[in-house]
Amino acid sequence: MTIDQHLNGEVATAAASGNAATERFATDKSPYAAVQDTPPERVDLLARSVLEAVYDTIRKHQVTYDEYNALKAWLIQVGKDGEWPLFLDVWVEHVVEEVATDHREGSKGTIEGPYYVPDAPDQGAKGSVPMRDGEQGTALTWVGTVTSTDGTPLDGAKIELWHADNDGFYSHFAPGIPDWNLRGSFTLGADGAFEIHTIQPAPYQIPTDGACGKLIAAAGWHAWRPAHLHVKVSAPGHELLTAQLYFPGDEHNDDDIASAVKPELVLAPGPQADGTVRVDYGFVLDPVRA
Ligand code: MBD
Ligand code: FE
Repeated sequence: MTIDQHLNGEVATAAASGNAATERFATDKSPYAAVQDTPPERVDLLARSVLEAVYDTIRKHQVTYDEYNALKAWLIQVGKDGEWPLFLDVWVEHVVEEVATDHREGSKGTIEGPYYVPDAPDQGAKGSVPMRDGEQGTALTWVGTVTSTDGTPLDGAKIELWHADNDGFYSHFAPGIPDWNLRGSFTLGADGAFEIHTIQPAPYQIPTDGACGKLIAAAGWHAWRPAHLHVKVSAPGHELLTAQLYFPGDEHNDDDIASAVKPELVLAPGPQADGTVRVDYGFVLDPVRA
């Protein structure tokens, strides 16, 4: 199946997925409330610190007017393409995540990225994410448990799973894919156990035809992320865990454009006699600190 057929003839553009991600962010995160909640002393400190780093770069590397204008034009294009969520999540979020989760004793997490949508259809503790008839990709069965750091299974824990399809496209952000395709929530019982059925996603290239793609091409970088499953794992009284799981042997596990791979997040799947893949991987959540 070609990508065009897959998208029902519609073309996936950077600007369309970028603008959809921008809208999603404004809907889910109340970003303007966060702006108002940041005290002026903190804004002053952080804004000055970032600007100092920019001045240092200009002086150190003798930045020219041509280079300054190229930057200005590029920043304008990032906005036009709606690619601020993509740019920030690919090149900045990993350090924010590192600082935010440094104190944790439970499972490692990583960045959320731009394509989460809350309230995916709930499948109980055991089930399949919604998918199309004949969804392409190797069938994946994923079992595990969610516990607290003391080993107690977490009754009422929730796993939200979302990932790209076999062509690297996410529902809600690429055209021609049914809403909620390859997105599901799983609510666990007293044993904290789950069994999830989905397909193994493909390696993923961030959109190359927008402003982020221009930066990548101009700098001689590549646009790839390794194949990954996104999750948010939550439970009453515990810190929300946002993570991604990767597959062993993916050539981009060592050079993810988003710097979001950690060795603890690489699955150890076992191929089954029937050609499907099965993996056992659970989560340990940190209790909310007193
Ligand atoms: C993705 O699918 C993703 O996970 C990240 C972090 C950035 C761009 C696309
Ligand atoms: Fe992703």
